Amino acid sequence: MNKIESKFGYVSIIGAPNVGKSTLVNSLVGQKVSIVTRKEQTTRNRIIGIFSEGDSQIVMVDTPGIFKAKRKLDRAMVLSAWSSLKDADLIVLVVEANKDIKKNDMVIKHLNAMKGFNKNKLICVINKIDLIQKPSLLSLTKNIQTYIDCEQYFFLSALKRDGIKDLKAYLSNNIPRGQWLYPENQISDITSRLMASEIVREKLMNILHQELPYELAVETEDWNELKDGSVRIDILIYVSKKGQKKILIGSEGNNIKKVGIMARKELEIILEKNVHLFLYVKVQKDWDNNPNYYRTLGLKYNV
Ligand SMILES: Nc1nc2c(ncn2[C@@H]2O[C@H](COP(=O)(O)OP(=O)(O)OP(=O)(O)O)[C@@H](O)[C@H]2O)c(=O)[nH]1
Ligand SMILES: [Mg+2]
Repeated sequence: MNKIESKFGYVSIIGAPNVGKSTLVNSLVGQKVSIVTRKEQTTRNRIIGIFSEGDSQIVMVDTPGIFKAKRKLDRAMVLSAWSSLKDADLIVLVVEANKDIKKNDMVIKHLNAMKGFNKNKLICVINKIDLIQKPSLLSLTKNIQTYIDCEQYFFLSALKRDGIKDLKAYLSNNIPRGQWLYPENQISDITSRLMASEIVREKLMNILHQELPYELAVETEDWNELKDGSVRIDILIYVSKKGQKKILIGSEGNNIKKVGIMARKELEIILEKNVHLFLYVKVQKDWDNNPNYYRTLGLKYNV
């Protein structure tokens, strides 16, 4: 890439919990780099997704949805989301097309918080248009404009990948000139160890979504490449209470078996090798007070 012509920029993806930020990052990258569940507060750390198109390389920072921070882990997540904004060349604020933004405190908080940023940095994505019958684009935009003014509005479905191309083109055209930081084919900075534990967490949250709340941590404990070309991955799942361990494992181990099979299949595709996956469940009352867990997620411990 010619140094003078190349473009490079950071784009922060921000928005209330569950609006589809991680789905959007995955759609822009074209592959899964950030896990997606139907539950709120899925994303815990700052995950980057990278795409390179034409002269441009874009680093997207997926952030946890910002919410009222009560627990220590929540506060660390909030800090991580906000600190990503100061480096951003563009900010993509995601809202949902199928919900009345005026009725959601969290969304209003987000919209108001964006007031401090330069208008020409701000792009609004109105996501999940597949869920509404006839999108009234004008009234959706007007609602948002009661709070903030964005440079551009995109209506899309991150899930169905409808409208992604236009957003991609806009981002590519509007980042500054600069040298690429990553090789052309790199799509994330997430380590394989973290990806493995994240995929297990995704399956757990999706399979046990009713029974298990957010009281869950997953950590890759061991990673061994074997002589036959396969890999053995040992993963620890922490819950806070004995009862949760029982639910998580399920009767005759049914739940944990399901999680293990689904996670292994997905990891085999990502890693392009056979995977032997071992899951262990541990009860640890205050896992969210363990500094090591924050470190693996790249979060600050004492905030
Ligand atoms: N129908 C529909 N569902 C979507 C779309 N985008 C995301 N979703 C769903 O919305 C839910 C939340 O998606 P995520 O991408 O995890 O949302 P998030 O904003 O990253 O959530 P947090 O990390 O918890 O803040 C999942 O069930 C997605 O499948 C879309 O365009 N259409
Ligand atoms: Mg997310």
